[in-house]
Amino acid sequence: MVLLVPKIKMVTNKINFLFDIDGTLTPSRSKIDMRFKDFFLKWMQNKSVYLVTGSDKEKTIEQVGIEIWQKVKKSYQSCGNAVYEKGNLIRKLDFIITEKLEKYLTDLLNKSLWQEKYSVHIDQRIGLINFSTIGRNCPTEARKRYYEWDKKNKEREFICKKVEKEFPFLEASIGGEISIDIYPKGKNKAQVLDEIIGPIIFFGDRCEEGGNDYPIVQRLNREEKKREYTIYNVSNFNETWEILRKI
Ligand code: M1P
Repeated sequence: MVLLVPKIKMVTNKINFLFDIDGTLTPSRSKIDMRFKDFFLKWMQNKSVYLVTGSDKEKTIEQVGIEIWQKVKKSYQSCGNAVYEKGNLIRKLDFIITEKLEKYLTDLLNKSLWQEKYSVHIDQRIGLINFSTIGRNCPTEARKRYYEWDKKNKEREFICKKVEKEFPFLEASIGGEISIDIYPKGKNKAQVLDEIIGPIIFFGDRCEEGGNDYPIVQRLNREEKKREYTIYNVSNFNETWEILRKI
């Protein structure tokens, strides 16, 4: 765990707690640990808790459960491009894949050096496109293999750069283990800071440049001079749990 900015005084009822999901509250694309879930449900009582994920509503509910999803103040899906409050969609961005982008991604898919491919390479979500060369339907073991391969070969980093160069009005970032998120420039996770007033404690696992939590970190560090905030760059839900036990 890396504490990026320890700047907050602990008056928990005034603090806004923001959580990424994959790699932060759950293992990537897996269900939340049941003991952690029990703890989290008790811990979140009387606190302002928000979810901020690249994922869609369905995957989030599958992973953290409907109770947590409905009890948070807001759930920012698709990096904040689909916003839910008490289970209702209150705002969304209309962003649909164009023919040109689809063709470009299909081309990258065909040229990918990763050979073991499964289905669902392009996932159109509300306000976001998720792209994966291995395919979203890959089994867990193949997911792990791709993740390790990508760490060495940096395919996703390469694809993000290519997409942003070819489509300057788009932004691409790495979220979980096998895919990238694509959305209009600026429509990244940092947009949630526009409507959350007051101190923030943020937990994310992709806080490095190129990661989909990075825009939040960058904006807090660079622009939010008056705001009190703390950023926890965690590596897994156990680290998040350990920190929350102390708060
Ligand atoms: O939050 C970012 C992404 O996290 C997971 O990505 P992956 O499947 O690559 O591990 C998924 O939940 C994905 O939907 C999400 O965009």
